[in-house]
Amino acid sequence: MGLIQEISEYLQKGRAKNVKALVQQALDENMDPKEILNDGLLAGMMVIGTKFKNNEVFVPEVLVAARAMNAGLAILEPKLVEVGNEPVGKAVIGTVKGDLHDIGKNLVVMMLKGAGFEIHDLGVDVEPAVYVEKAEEVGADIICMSALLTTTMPNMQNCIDLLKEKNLRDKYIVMVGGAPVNDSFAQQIGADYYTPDAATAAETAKEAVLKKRA
Ligand code: B1M
Repeated sequence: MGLIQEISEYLQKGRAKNVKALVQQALDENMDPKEILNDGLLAGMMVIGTKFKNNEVFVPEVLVAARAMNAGLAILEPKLVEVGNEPVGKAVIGTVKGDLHDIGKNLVVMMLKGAGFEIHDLGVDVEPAVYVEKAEEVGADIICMSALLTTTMPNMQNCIDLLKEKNLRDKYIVMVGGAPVNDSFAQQIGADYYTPDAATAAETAKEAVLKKRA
């Protein structure tokens, strides 16, 4: 079995220590960090996601797999993040209220850091008002919201409504993402951008901030 395949297999078994060691080994062998991420970590999580959907595994198994994923990501982060000299802008980011999924959000954080953003990561289960307060406090350029549950997506709208209520809507770029989110939902709630993955999120955020300042 190849190293990348082993990473995927150990992730599926939730063996965080093994995943950590194998990701380090893959980096030491000069493997491409993006290949380790996509074909090892994300491929393993995809298998778990499908099994979860089909009731072949349950929350505890998914949870330990997610921990193993985050352990692997922590080793990969310095390689994925190559920060430029000038901060491009300030981003406030979090997973919306009621939602505890943070793997995708953490990937977006990494890519934004790599694009040169100063990051204010609010974590998970973030109240709409907390995004707004943090954005005001740090003078953010962009508010980034992630949701993985269809039931928590309306909290993205609640945050945008709050910005409108406080006459702050035009002050911030708002980007939304996460597996159940799409472009038409983003338009419907009045977000500026929907992006489907972390790399596109970082690219789009950078372009949007530069465009707004021009
Ligand atoms: Co949850 N879960 N989960 N879960 N979980 C899903 C999301 C689900 C689709 C599984 C399924 O049934 N097929 C389903 C949601 C169904 C729905 O809403 N329609 C589900 C459910 C039901 C639940 C619970 C309710 C289960 C229960 O308790 N009965 C519960 C809810 C808890 C809560 O949040 N309140 C729950 C719990 C959990 C765990 C805690 C066990 C764990 C999360 C651990 C963690 O995150 N630390 C977990 C996991 C891991 C998953 C799956 C298997 C994997 C999610 C993931 O991390 N994917 C997921 C099934 C699936 O998605 N196939 C599932 C990898 C990640 C890289 O992808 O987050 O999509 P993703 O991020 C992508 C893009 O979406 C994008 O970039 C990333 C890639 O580059 N992106 C953005 C993300 N955010 C963005 C923001 C942006 C731009 C792009 O701009 C701001």
